[in-house]
Amino acid sequence: MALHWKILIGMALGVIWGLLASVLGLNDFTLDWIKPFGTIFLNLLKLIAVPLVLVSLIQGVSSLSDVSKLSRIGTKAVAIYLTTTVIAVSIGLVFVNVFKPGHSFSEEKRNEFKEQFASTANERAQTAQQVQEAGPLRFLEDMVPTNIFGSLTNNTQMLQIIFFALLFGIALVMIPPDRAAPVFAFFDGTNEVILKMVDLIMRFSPIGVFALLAGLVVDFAGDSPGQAVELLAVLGYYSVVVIAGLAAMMFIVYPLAVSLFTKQSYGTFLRGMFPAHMLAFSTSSSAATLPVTMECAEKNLGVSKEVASFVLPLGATVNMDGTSLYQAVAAVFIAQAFGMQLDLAAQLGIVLTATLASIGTAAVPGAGTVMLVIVLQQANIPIEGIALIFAVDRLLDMCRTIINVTGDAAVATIVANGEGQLLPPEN
Ligand code: DAS
Repeated sequence: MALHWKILIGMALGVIWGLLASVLGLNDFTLDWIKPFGTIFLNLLKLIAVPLVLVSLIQGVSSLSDVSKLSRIGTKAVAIYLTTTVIAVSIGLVFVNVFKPGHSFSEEKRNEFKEQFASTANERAQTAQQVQEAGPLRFLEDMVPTNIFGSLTNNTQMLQIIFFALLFGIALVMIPPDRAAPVFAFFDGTNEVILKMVDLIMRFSPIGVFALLAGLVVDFAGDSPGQAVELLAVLGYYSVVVIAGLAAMMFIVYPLAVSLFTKQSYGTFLRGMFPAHMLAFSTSSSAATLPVTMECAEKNLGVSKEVASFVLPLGATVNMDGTSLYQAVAAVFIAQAFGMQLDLAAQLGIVLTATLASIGTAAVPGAGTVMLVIVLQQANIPIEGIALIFAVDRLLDMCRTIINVTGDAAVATIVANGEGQLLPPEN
C-alpha cells in the first residue's frame, strides 16, 4: 500500500484511539506510551531541517551553473518564480487573516495554549521587544551570520543558514570547474543522503502521525471527547482555508498568468497537466513527479525541450508556490491559536521567510513542514504549534504539491512563449 494511504489511515486511527482513550480512561496510558512516538517523529523532522536546508540549497544553487549559458532563460524563470511565490504567500496571508481559523478555537482553549507555552512567552516577548527597538533593516543584519557553526547548532537561525548556503553556492559556481568538481560531488552525494534520511523519516510517519494525533486528541479532549471534536472541527476549518488558498492559485492566478502571457487556453493547460497533478497528489513529491511534469509540459503544453529541461528541474527545486502559501497560513494559524497578535511588520517578515523557506524546501514529502520551523522561529511563534497542525499535514502536502508542480509548468509555458519556443502541443 502506498505510503500516503498508510499515513491517512494512521491519522484516522490516531483520532479514533484518542477519542476512545478519553472515553475509556486510557489518557495516561496514551500520554505515557503512545504520545512519545509522536514527539520522536517531530524531533526527527527538526533534526533533519538544518542539514536539509544547507545541502539542498547549496546543491540547488550550484546546479544553476549553466545559468551562464541560459542566463536569459534562467534569470527570467527565477524572476517569475519569485513573483508567483510572493503572490502565493500574500494570498495565504490574506485568507488566514480574513477567515481567522486559529480564532475558531474556544477562548478557553486559546488561554490554555497560552499558559502551556507561557514559559517561552516572555522570552518571545523580549525578542519581539528587541525587534521593535531595532531599526527597519535589523532583519537584514540578523540574516548575515557571524559564525556559521553557531547558526548550524541553533535551529532558530535558519535564515542565516539560507544566507550562507546561497553565498556558498554562488561562490562554488564561480571558482574554476576543476577545483569545484569535488565540492559539487560532495554536495550532490550528501544531498542524496539527506533526502534518503527524509525518506526514512517519512516511512516512520504513519506511526508518528498516529501517535501525534492520539496524543493531541487526548491532550485536547482531557476527560471530555467533546473538546476533541472541537479540535478536529478547527483543523477541518484550517484545512479548508489552506485548500481555498491553493484553489485561488490554481483557478485564478495561473489562468490569469497563462492567458495573459501566452496564447494557450488555460483549459488546454489544465488538461495537459492532469497526469502530473495525479502523481503530485499521490506522491506528495515534486521531485518524483518531475519526469511526468516534463513530459506533460513538452507533449501536452508544447514547451520546447530546452526550456522544459532547465526551467522545470529548477522549479522543482526552488519554486513551491503551494508550500509557501501553506507556510504562511500555518504560521498565522498557530499564532492565532496562541492568541498572538502579528502586526504588519511580522506578517511582511513571514512573506520573506516563507518565500525563502519554500526555496529551501526539498521536493520530497513533508519537507514543507520541516521548513515551517524557519517561518515560526523568525516570527517567534511557538514551534510546538506544529504538533497542532501536523495531524492534517499529509493531506495538505498532497494538495500543495499539486500547486507546486502547476506553478512550475505555468512558468515554463510563459518562459517558452517569451523565447518563441512554445510549439503547438503534440497531443
Ligand atoms: N511535498 C513537497 C513537494 O514535493 C512540498 C512540501 O512538502 O510542502 O513539493
